[in-house]
Amino acid sequence: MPKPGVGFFSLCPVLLISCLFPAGIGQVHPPVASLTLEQQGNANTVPGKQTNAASLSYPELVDITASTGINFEHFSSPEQKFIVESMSGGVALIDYDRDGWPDIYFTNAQSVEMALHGQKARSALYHNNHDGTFTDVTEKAGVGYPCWAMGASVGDYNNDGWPDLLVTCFGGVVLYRNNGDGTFTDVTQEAGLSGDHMWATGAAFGDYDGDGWADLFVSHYLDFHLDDMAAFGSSDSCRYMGIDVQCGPRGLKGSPDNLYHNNRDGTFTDVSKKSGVGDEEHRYGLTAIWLDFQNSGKLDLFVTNDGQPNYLYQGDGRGSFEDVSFPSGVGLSESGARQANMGIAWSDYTHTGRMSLLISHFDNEYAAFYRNDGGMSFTDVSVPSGIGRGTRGYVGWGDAFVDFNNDGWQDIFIVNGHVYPQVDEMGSGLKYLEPKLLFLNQRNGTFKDISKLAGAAIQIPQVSRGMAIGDLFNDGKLEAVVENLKGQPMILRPEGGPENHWISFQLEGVKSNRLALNARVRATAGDLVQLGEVISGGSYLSQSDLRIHFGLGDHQRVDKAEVLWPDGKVETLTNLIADRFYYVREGAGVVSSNPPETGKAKQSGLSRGTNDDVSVKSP
Ligand SMILES: [Ca+2]
Ligand SMILES: [Ca+2]
Ligand SMILES: [Ca+2]
Ligand SMILES: [Ca+2]
Repeated sequence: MPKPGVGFFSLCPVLLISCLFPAGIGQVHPPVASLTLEQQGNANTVPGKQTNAASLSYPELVDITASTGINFEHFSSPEQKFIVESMSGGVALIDYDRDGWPDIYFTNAQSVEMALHGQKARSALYHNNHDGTFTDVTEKAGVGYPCWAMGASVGDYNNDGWPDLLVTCFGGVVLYRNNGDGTFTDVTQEAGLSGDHMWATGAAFGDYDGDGWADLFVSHYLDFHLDDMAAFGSSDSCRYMGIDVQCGPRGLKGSPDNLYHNNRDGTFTDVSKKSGVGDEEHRYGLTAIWLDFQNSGKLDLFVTNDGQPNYLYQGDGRGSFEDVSFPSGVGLSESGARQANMGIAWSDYTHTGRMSLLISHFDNEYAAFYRNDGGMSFTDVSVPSGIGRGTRGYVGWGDAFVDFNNDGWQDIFIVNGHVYPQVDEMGSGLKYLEPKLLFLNQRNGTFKDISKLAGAAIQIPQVSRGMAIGDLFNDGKLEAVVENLKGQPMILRPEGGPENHWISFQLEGVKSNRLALNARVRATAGDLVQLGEVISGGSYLSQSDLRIHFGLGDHQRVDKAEVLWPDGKVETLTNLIADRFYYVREGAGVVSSNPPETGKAKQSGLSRGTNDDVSVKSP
């Protein structure tokens, strides 16, 4: 708990200002005082690793949804009588028109009642207008009614440079080819993906065999059919703490997963069986990501399973995978429990050069935090990291490591919301609507719960599901786009806080897959060494900005940025001035570098360096 007068109570003036003047881009903002967190002289802090007072201030996360012009609304039935009504709501950031500004796609899902009456739910694509507002371009784009939509992820399946959109559905997947003119074409059938007809949830593109073309993994949840649904409260698996609730997933049949190899001609071949990632156990799959967990140059695949052990498949780089979930330590909790694994966040949060995993969970559990110790071995650090205590009692979904304060250390953001509206009547303290959680990276492997110290917006209870992180306004500050199951999304923007430096990289593969999925950047600024990776999918059924963003603290330049291309080649860029966007093409180094748009930079008070020299070394 924050000390009275130091933590929560010092927020009052800030909150008051926020209430009186809802802030947003393109409006005149009242000055927002930065929030000074209490000094960290607690038992968790390693002596000599104390951070200075300046870096302890944190921005307020302000709800700017109203000022963006986004008026999307996700359908939800009031009683949530069936599990198929509870799981939708992924959000994808996709710069579909390649103007350098992230656009936003929200998935939508009808209720069972609506479906039985032939009614559909409209998903929506919003174009980023570069001025803090967005325009609904769904009709022109032709992406409004893909299916009973769950989540979405981004990949460039035909390697033409235009990012394509994959929507997962209750009933398969829909692949939208980006035509490059603001329109999309549903190519599911011609791509050979229409045989996927089960309840698809997670989807992730990744070039597992290194041929330069992104392959596609799709996880599936339940073997569930509208004409054969177990009735609300009808058995033991449809009761929660003594009250009647929707049935499942416990007690229901699961559905296998699929891996599709990209044939480089616009089609895919189902290789689920021979690859070893087909989920013969039929677990309740949710989110998936591709990532090289042992830095071996070969892609591995991680899949969360709801109420069942996760899958970690170690890849051999040629298309065979070995399930190493149990020996690696990420299948179960430390105590051997099967947990309700949902969203996936990844980060080199300790700056050791290894990507660790954080998985969101159900209310009677806590978020599982698996530290990557190298050699495909992970340690469950949920409790010692401080995350366990802070996440118990919430049902977590979208999660991400994100450096909202640009100090070079990634913090943790988790969005929550219960599954059963009925918990409100239980009097147990559980609520259907839940606040969001924010944890500050204390730079020593532990995190501090600052959920109540970053403004009023994230304390507003909602029923959240998907969440994506990106620099929506190209000013070096990372926003969070939260999709709620019930009602409107919430877009959160950091305001105030320290004026730290940052740098952003957009990578383009030439020999590697064009979107540079799973390429990495290792950025060195003085003694600050960070690792970022381009990832398709993740969080909860969502897609974050494909650009790699690093906060730099007070470093005004990056001394060395090593671009680690998927084929193992390393391209080294030196002496990069901070507070800029670098576009890097494989083999060609930096092809452009841009400061934030002038007006925006001025408005947000970003300081910019003056030295322009950039030297590029290619291998
Ligand atoms: Ca755009
Ligand atoms: Ca494409
Ligand atoms: Ca491939
Ligand atoms: Ca940070």
